[in-house]
Amino acid sequence: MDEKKLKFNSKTIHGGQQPDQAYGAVMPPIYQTSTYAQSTPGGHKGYEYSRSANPTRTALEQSLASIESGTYGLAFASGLAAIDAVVKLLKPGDEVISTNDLYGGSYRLFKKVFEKFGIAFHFIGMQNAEEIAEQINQNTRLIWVETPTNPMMNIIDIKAVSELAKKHGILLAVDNTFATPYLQRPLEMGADIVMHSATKYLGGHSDVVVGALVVNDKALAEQLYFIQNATGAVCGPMDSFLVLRGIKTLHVRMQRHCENGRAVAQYLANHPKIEKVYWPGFAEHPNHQIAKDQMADFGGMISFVPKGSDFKAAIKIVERLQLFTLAESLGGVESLAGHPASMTHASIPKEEREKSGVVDSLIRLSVGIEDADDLIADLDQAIG
Ligand code: P1T
Repeated sequence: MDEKKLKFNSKTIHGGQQPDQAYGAVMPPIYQTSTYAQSTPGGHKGYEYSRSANPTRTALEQSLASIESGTYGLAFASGLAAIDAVVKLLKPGDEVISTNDLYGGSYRLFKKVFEKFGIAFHFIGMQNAEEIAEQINQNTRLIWVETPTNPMMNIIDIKAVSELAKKHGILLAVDNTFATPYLQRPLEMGADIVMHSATKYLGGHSDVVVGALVVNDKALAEQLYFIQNATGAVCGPMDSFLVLRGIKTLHVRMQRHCENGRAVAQYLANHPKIEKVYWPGFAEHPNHQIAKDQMADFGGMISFVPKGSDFKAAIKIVERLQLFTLAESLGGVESLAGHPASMTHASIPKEEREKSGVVDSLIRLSVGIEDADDLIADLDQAIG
């Protein structure tokens, strides 16, 4: 069977997977071991120490590569550990152009950790490839794209940015956490690196913190593997197992996330007390056409601003929600609500975050796979 020819809904279940060699176990065993017996120094069966490699992690890494249409997968201890490994490809004096509207933790890693090692970051709106071109100079080594962006749901044209990156010999990395490969596959559109917080939709059950990278280029994979092994932020065997199990239902969960996302977005858009709804499925969304071209559907992430609302009024709404849990994170089967200004994006200075629309009254929803009617009823009582 040529696995590359499988359709996505088969790859989630079979991609990169074979029954276990020892007993034919259909799910890979959780190899909860740090080390492996050697008959003579170097005489091992492919595994010598679990920071370097572990069979359960290998199974996950092969699955990740398969669903992202890539060749090499690497699984990390968190999404941020995966991003950290990408930035460590760079050296002092190098420059990065990044989306200005992105997960607050990614911003914090770039600004507060890596800037002091002499790497410069330029945060810009990326809806227009010309604006990116203006920022490119001879030191630019990496373009970091998040699309849809967290939390403003802006859409960036991956193909257009990849053409620009290729023209200038710059690496393009895409954080595909919000979309997942069910909706969009950046490597197929010319990106060099795809990154995930697998904590979210890939795991899908809010029970792990895991990160992932997938690439096609062998030399790039080797460099990233070297960094992963040298710095050690690897995904453990139990967490590898859980994400692998999550991925097997990714396509069915995503289908429902998209259906429910659409129902909730439409409900909010028609609500007289709601000022603005950010969801790329609306024809009026400024990047709707690009979303239609590069995504299979529009996902379950929605942000909105209640009318005449301020910090306190927004907090009141999220506190009143009962079925939506007020919590950091997203992408699990259960619906979550968040207040970016005080939660996920609090590490971005107020003037910076407000420039990209992350105002004090913004509320973010991760629409789960419950019954949409119940979710809408909950929002109805909370908005009042
Ligand atoms: O939390 P971790 O697995 O380290 O992943 C970080 C990360 C990276 N990229 C995006 C787009 C993300 O959304 C995240 C984590 N985000 C949240 C915890 C959140 O609630 O937005």
